[in-house]
Amino acid sequence: MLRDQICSRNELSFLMEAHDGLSAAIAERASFKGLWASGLSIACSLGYRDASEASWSQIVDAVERIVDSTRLPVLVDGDGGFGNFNNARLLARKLRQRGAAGVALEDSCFPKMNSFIGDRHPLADIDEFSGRLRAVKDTVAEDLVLVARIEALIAGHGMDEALVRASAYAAAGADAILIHSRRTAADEIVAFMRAWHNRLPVLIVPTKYYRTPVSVYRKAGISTVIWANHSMRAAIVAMRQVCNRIFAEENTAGIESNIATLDEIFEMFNYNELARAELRYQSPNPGQ
Ligand code: SPV
Ligand code: MG
Repeated sequence: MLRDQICSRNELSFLMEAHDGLSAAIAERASFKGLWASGLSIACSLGYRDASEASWSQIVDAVERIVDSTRLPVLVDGDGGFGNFNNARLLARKLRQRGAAGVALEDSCFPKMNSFIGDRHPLADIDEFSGRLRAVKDTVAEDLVLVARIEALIAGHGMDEALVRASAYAAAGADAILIHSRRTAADEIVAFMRAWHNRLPVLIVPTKYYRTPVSVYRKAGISTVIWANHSMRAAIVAMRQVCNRIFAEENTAGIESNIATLDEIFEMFNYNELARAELRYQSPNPGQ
């Protein structure tokens, strides 16, 4: 269960990014125990920017594909909730219907902009954002894990602001805090952990401070590491290489050994089951 993974005090857990059914299935086969439905990656896979260009219903549809293709719990990147408290609670209700296990809401304003673009995003008012969290909690209660994401460090507002926000969001009913940082070392994150005293479990997204060994996170008492966009970024490189080579070579013989076989696809999505079902449901006299 996602709640157990995130709230476990003694074990560091990991969520792998997924943006569609295929990336979810691959992450499950790599033995991950939970998924992060990344707003950036879903937007990218749809050909949109991570700037609220994909609608909330497109995100919900993408989450449904992810949920359908794996048994893993899915924490959904809900951005800021796509508006005010009312939009946020509607999003949460629809995510619950589609089988998500949790939602992360960030204290940004609509329309949002990816955290790593620019360096001083407007932050939501603390009370207004707390209202969004309370509305979601009142709507989905314990059915979804509610993660409150703090953009204060990312947006250059400093540690005191981040801590004030963490306390307010805990009081508003968040189950966990996601503290985001744009630094290339984990110093800010470790400093936050020292001051926060683990009053709620903390999730991190080490996209920029990727050189930090996970032992640092264990020692700091972090609950969950999110590998937020790496399947999507890997797919970009792989697809680009293949497209460039096929275009240049006007032949696919050279790249065959670098790409998945058709059998792999048939195995991954269990085509055998379909053949068995055909026998069972389409034969004239089943059982004879
Ligand atoms: C995402 O994966 O969409 C995230 C993480 O929100 S980040 O892009 O680092 O903001
Ligand atoms: Mg996002």
